[in-house]
Amino acid sequence: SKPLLLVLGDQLSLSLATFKNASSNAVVALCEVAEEARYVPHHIHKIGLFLAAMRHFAVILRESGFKVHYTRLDDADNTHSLIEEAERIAKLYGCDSIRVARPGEWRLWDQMQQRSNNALAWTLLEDDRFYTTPETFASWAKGRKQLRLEYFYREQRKRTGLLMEGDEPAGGQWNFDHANREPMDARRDFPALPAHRQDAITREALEDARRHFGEHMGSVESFNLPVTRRQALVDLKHFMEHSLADFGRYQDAISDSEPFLCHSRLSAALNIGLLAPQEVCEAAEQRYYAGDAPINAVEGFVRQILGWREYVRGLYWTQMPGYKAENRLNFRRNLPAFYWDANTDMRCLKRAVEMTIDNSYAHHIQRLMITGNFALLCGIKPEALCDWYLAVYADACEWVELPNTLGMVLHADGGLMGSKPYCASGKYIDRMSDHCQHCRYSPKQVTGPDACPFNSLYWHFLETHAERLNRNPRMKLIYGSLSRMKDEKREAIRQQAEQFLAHLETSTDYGQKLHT
Ligand code: FAD
Ligand code: DLZ
Ligand code: SF4
Repeated sequence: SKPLLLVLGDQLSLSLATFKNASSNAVVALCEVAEEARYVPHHIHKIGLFLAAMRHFAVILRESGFKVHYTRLDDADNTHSLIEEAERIAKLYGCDSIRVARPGEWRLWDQMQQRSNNALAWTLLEDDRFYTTPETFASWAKGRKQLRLEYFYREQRKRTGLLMEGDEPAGGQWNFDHANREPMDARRDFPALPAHRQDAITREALEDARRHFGEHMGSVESFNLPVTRRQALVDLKHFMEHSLADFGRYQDAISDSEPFLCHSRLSAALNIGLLAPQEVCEAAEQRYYAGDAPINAVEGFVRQILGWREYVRGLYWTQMPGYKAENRLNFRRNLPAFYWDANTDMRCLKRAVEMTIDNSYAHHIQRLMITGNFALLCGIKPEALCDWYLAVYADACEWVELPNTLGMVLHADGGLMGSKPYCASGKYIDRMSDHCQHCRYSPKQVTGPDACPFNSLYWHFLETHAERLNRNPRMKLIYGSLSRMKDEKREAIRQQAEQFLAHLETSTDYGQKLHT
């Protein structure tokens, strides 16, 4: 028998299950296809990243002795679909089966499962580059009424021994979040990311991305993502040496000028396979034991990868395909048009979208509490918001994007991802950021022409969804304040919010603006 080893754009690791015990006559296929770049209009950096990283990985595979068939975007016989390319190439080389590790999206998983009945056998392997397989997660989840990150994460710590001292968590506590809520300190300098050199392969890949998908968000001029394992290791070392120690302190801060703060910007490299989560967590743990970084920073960082990253993946694979259709708060509004061009006078949103356009990156609190929170308060429909997050971030793959957007941001899954919605007013943004001093609105006003729109939208959201949310014990305090509010004040806030929403310019598709 002669297998075709199909390697997807986010499977660029030599440790991939697909390569294990591969027979010497196997052919590896990597395929650049337009369908994957267009099913949502991905940011130009994201497309450039996939093309450059895939091309570099093909070189590594050839150097390691594999026979590689590489389909380029410009190849005349390219079918531009991953499934069809795999079958075409298999036929070309006389292969009788196709082996592939679990893809990062249900869409492809489902198509591959269906193809498995074909004459050409598809074999789907587990992707074991994570701490947890979907099967392990499912057995943890079985019989539990609530799937809380905190309990999952403690199990992960015990299972791996990361930051464990015997049976006890290092530092005596599982969670140091109380020490991780420092607001933005505008005077502080933050470390710049390493500037990656672009070799001929990277430059050509970026040029191809621009030539084919030039109308997509962003410009290749500002591209600085790691595209090889070597570059990803440079970023890892840089983060460990310059940012990890302050990661906790500034984890929740938002800056008007600094896109990265003390975040690692390792997500894209992790998600496409240039780094393994184990080596990243272990490097952080070592810094703690060497006395180079405090426990609140290291534990906070490890929780993101060992906890959240694994938890959302487990949720995705155990809840799909039904998860994607969830919309428990019944949201109907299209995406605000400024999510594509940053054309808004709300400073925090303008900066979050501008940074997204510049870098195909925004840090977690920008995604959750600025663009996410605004979408939640306005009631943006899940499919529109999910498509946006999937398109604009270089690290976006559906297994991680969907639970974060549909679950954490939009609370559309009935509380599986979070016990309460992450809704907040302008007061919160003012406390955590230095945006408001640059804004034409005032975070202290709720009604009137200068009032921050987040404020009235916040109360409007709580009022609209009171029936579903007011019995939630974690929302009791805030619904108490709402019920004590005088009727005329409530009415004025309602009108302010409704007027804002009536004038919000939305879009049904990239670049196509509408008035709702
Ligand atoms: P750091 O702050 O340095 O964190 C370290 C690592 O922890 C990240 O690289 C990432 O691998 C992991 N991590 C942190 N938070 C999460 C989380 N909530 N879920 C899963 N992993 C996490 N992350 C993606 O990788 N891809 C996505 O498509 C994605 N979409 C998101 C959409 C929304 C609406 C929200 C609120 C969050 C999303 N996240 C996504 C999670 C998180 O925002 C990013 O992982 C993080 O901002 C990446 O930047 P970083 O590498 O500097 O992270
Ligand atoms: C995002 C993306 C892009 C832009 N291009 C390709 C591609 O040409 N070939 C490929 O194999 N994958 C690409 N991807 C990633 C896929 O859309 C998809 O997310 C993963 O392959 C799922 O594992
Ligand atoms: Fe954002 Fe409101 Fe502050 Fe303006 S005033 S930056 S809209 S929170």
